[in-house]
Amino acid sequence: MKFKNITDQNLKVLYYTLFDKGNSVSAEKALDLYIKKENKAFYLSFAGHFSAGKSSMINYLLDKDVLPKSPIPTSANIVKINSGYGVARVYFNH
Ligand SMILES: Nc1nc2c(ncn2[C@@H]2O[C@H](COP(=O)(O)OP(=O)(O)O)[C@@H](O)[C@H]2O)c(=O)[nH]1
Ligand SMILES: [Mg+2]
Repeated sequence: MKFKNITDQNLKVLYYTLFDKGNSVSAEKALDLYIKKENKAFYLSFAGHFSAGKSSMINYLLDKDVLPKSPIPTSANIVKINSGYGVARVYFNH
């Protein structure tokens, strides 16, 4: 079944079924899918060794120097880029 053929109802049933069976981790994933579908989100992921050229390739594809690039590890973390207005979010541990 292709993702575009999955209805909101399918995802709701999946979420509640998983949740009722006590599988909250998978239920959360079904909810994530529902939110992605609602937002019409399309994700492209790049993974690879540090300094493999991921940031350089993303900058090239965007035709804009959005990400820093360097021979030494730079972001060393998961980086998410969104289109739209700039925002800053700060997450605290507690
Ligand atoms: N020779 C060569 N160097 C590259 C290429 N792509 C990236 N680099 C260089 O490799 C280094 C690491 O690149 P970067 O994009 O920061 O890698 P990332 O850690 O995977 O994001 C930088 O100094 C880049 O200039 C490439 O295709 N050829
Ligand atoms: Mg990088």
